[in-house]
Amino acid sequence: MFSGIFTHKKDIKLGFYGPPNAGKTSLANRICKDFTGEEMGSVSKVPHETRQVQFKEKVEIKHKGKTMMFKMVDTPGIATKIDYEEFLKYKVKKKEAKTRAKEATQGVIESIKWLDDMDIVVVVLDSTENPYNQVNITIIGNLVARKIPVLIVANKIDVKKADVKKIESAFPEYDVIGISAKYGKNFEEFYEAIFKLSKKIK
Ligand SMILES: Nc1nc2c(ncn2[C@@H]2O[C@H](COP(=O)(O)OP(=O)(O)O)[C@@H](O)[C@H]2O)c(=O)[nH]1
Ligand SMILES: [Mg+2]
Repeated sequence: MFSGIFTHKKDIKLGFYGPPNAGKTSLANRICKDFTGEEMGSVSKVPHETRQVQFKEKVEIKHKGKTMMFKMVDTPGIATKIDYEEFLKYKVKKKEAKTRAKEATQGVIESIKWLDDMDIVVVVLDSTENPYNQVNITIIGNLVARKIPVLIVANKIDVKKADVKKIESAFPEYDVIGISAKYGKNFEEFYEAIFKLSKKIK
């Protein structure tokens, strides 16, 4: 009879993972903005903008009359090679670029460290890029090994050369949702998929 008072359902820990620049923060920001009015973190065309794990608690996502409470976790991009010289192309000064590379390397370690803590993970991929690479395969392989439910988001479908089908054929055993985090395209399907994913938590 006291259920409802004592049954505190824990927030679902929702991680955003993927390579740098895929749009993890843009996506997390849009969700946060939609449901809390606030954003999560800064977005940049310079890779490795997010170099520390960012959290947003009590994000209540409402979709089709249902609500679910999430703790959102935005993570630094995972990369196999981080070279400061790459940042120089974006007119970042040499000293800053070296610091950025060092922090980005630490960020990769942080991202992986937090993986075990996630209930569900959204892997954000840039649909204008080739999905067949070591980073994507390693991230998804790690999630499978840990039995963490995963949804693949093919982001940037607003760009002409976006190829969602290529991501689908690279990872045929997963749900893939094409979205544009920047322009808010296909978010109804995205929220639907998140609710469905949450049911798979063991
Ligand atoms: N065209 C387009 N650009 C996007 C989209 N989502 C993110 N971006 C851009 O991609 C870059 C990296 O975004 P960010 O969210 O910082 O990526 P993160 O490193 O994965 O967190 C920024 O320049 C964003 O404006 C999208 O849906 N469409
Ligand atoms: Mg980011």
